[in-house]
Amino acid sequence: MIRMLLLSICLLLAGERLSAENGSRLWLRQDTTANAKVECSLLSPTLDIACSELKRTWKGTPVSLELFNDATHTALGPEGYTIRSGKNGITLGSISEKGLLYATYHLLRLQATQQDTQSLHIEERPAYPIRILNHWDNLDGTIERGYAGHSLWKWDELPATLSPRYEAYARANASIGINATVLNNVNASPEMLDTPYLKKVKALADIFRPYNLKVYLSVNFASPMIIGKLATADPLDPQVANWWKQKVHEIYSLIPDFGGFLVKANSEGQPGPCDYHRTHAEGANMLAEALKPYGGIVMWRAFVYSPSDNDRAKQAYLEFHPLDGKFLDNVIVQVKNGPIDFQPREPYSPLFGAMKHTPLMVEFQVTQEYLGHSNHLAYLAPMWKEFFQYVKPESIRAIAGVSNIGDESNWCGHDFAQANWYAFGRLAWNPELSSESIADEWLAQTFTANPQFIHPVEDMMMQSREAVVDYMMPLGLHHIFAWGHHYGPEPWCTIPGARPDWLPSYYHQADRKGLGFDRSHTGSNAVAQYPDSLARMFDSIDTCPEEFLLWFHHAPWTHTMNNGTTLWEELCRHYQHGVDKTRNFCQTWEEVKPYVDTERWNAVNERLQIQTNDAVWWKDACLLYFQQFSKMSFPKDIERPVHKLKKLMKVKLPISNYERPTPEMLPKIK
Ligand code: BDP
Repeated sequence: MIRMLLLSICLLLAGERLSAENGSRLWLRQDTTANAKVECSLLSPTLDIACSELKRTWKGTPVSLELFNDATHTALGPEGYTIRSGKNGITLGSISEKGLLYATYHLLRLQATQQDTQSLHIEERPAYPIRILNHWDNLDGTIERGYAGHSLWKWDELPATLSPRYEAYARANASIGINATVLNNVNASPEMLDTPYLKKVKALADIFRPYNLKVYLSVNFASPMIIGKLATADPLDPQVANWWKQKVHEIYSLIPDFGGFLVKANSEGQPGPCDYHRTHAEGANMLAEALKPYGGIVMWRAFVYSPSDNDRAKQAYLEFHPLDGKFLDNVIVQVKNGPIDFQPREPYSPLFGAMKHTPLMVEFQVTQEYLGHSNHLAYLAPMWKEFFQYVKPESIRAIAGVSNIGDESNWCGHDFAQANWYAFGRLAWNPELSSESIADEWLAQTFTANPQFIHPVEDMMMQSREAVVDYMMPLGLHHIFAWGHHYGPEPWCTIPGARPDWLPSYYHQADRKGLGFDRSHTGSNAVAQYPDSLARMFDSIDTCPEEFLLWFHHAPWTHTMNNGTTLWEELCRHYQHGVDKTRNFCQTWEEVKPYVDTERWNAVNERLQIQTNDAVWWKDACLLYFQQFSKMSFPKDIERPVHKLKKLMKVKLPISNYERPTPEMLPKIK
């Protein structure tokens, strides 16, 4: 049966409205009052949203939204859609209302980015059914590794008071195809599952539902003990399994379309099944059984590093690979993109491709824990695309991004950090999109479609992630961050009694001979976890891509690089290059000043200045520190350090793991 819905939209061109540009409207800034006339044969909350978005904003020919059940639309799946031009205007088609909502945002994006909307023949379907943000938000309002203020979720006020930002958040996600959200930190408070909190979660889920945004929760594995007062959380104990079944039943009675659980277990002090000598699979499956009758899923994280081997980069693989094929079919194992921890550059995690009988999903970090927090401009689409060069998009089931969203007026702290939220959504929908095209789209919608602005700024964005790699950790260096907050450099860091694999020297291994972690067959042999051809390439110092050189090799300071210079010289040049690039960014931003409103121009400019200062700080700290081992002098074309190592070694930033440092706290170039 074909259910038809016809919406004729009469469009009135709207006058532009001036409004403050504090970044709060994100990329959804089309200012019109089109006041279109709409006829709707089916009323529903989702279609109401689609219609009012079009009525408010669309300036072209009439649009009708139609539900189909023909072969074309069925093949595009529940979230897919078509956009077609015809004699009487444009038809948006889908088998479901959610598809029509996504088609609506697609059409409006075409208009906002000044694409031709005359003859459209578009067919779209998302690459993954789950495109999910992970909020690391705590119940006390802080956000672990969040640098844009406090949590959006005002737990104290919920469910009685509903901030308008809840709906704005859902709308922003829908506009880029994000369809799921985990509301709380993976280091989960058990209280999250208490009935009063579930009622608050229900209030949010009710607001998100029409935007096709499904709610999930992180759960603490010991919840049956902490809030259920049981004596154990052993997943094979029938009382424990029963407690979870009851809890899941309660959740679904409040939120019938609840998505499921995200679990961090036996990692960094979190409880888990291994506390009872059970496996990760046994833990995950017990939860999966409770969720199964309701269609819920478990996303079980593989971010574990118990010291089963002397190389942390190997540990997740060693623990999870033997469990391949042992998980129930409503479990997805969630693996970080790299084998260690969201470093500026990591090779992909070898678990991808190795767990042939287990659904996997990738976890990217949108928040810039290791990329200068919300002070530095780092456009991350190129980093995520790099992952997809090694891991075939179709080999994974879903895609998660650790959110960079907080309650600051511009949502993400740095105006350009909004681009990472945007890019995450767009790539989760279609990982084949290019980083450049996503940047262009975002810039046109967020600032202006003027090519005089777009070209130089897109170029700056495209260089930005590599610039951060260059001034922080070039050539495969990793984890030489300051203790705790991970903002500045601290390659010398020693903390008495700390786990060795939490200290930079474990990773850089600098000594008189050279630099880098030997993961070749002469070292930890982590290379062997990769497929043969890659393993061979990474294993030989001559064929290992230079961007991963010090990840896989302890290379001599005099090692000859591809361009004929020594490792030491090349290292110096990368740091210098990073610094130079940040100066160019300031220059570019100066040049595009006429195209940007004062408020956002100043805000971005202030942070670009911080970034440039920090780049020099990183360069000086790392090169002066490593020079103590290399005993080699700086090449002529490298700027002399402006800081003294001794002074830099005394820098201690007074920030926690959910704050960005302010300029006054940072070492400055005199
Ligand atoms: C690390 C963070 C830590 C998180 C952990 C995780 O430093 O705050 O809890 O990852 O992903 O990157 O669980």
